[in-house]
Amino acid sequence: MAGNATATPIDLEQLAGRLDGAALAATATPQLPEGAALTPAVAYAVQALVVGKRLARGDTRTGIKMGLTSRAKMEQVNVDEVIFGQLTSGMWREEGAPVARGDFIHPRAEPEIAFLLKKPLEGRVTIPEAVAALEAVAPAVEIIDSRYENFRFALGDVIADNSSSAGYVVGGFHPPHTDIANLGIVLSVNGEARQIGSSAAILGHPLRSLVAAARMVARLGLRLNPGDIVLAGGATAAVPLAAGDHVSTEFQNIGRVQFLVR
Ligand code: 0L1
Ligand code: MG
Repeated sequence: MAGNATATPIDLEQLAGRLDGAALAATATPQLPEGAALTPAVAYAVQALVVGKRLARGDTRTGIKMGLTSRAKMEQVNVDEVIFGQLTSGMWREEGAPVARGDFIHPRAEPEIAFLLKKPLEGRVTIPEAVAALEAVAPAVEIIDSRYENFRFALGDVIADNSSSAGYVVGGFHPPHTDIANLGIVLSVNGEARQIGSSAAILGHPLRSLVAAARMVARLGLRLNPGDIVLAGGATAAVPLAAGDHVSTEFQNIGRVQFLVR
């Protein structure tokens, strides 16, 4: 049991089981009760339990997603702190292959930049050190899916829910020194532009998100490993997905990521 001094105690294992069960059944779970606020430290402990359940079923850890790294994302969900979640093999979807709507509760798509690491990154690192650890960069789309009803949560709730991570699609890789500072991005659904933005919306430069990832995960005794993918965070607000949608996200200079929701 844990929680803050004045809050209703929370059974962390029970909460992790509830979130994991909601993801498995693709059925939303109710919000946490009023007054059951989770501190970030406790919420990351629940996140570790949730991810542990996936790993116990045979998933492998594939990297980290950074969340709420742009103003548009913070405003969309009314939470204003950068957070992270953990990616596992079961979340990966092949670029161009259909994505099953039934795997999710109320999925949304958001354009991201993906980093592929070739060296470990841990703790306080500089941007040049982060670039030296890169194998490649790529355009990507994250599929987020809150396990809470109506996509409503407070900071601790969403961290516990593995920062809404549910799926990710990575496009073609480019060399690590590719300029990704300020790339125009258009996310279209069924041929209609639904979000227009720039990679600069991700903490001013996506590499800052990679640096923040190394620092944030170290606080929990984790590190970024060779072979890991790091998703830098949504560059725009996220767009709800429905069966039949064709999602195409065009990134200036580095290509396109597309998939059909079936
Ligand atoms: O990747 C993100 O920025 C999402 C973090 C959690 C908030 C949300 O579900 O939109
Ligand atoms: Mg995201």
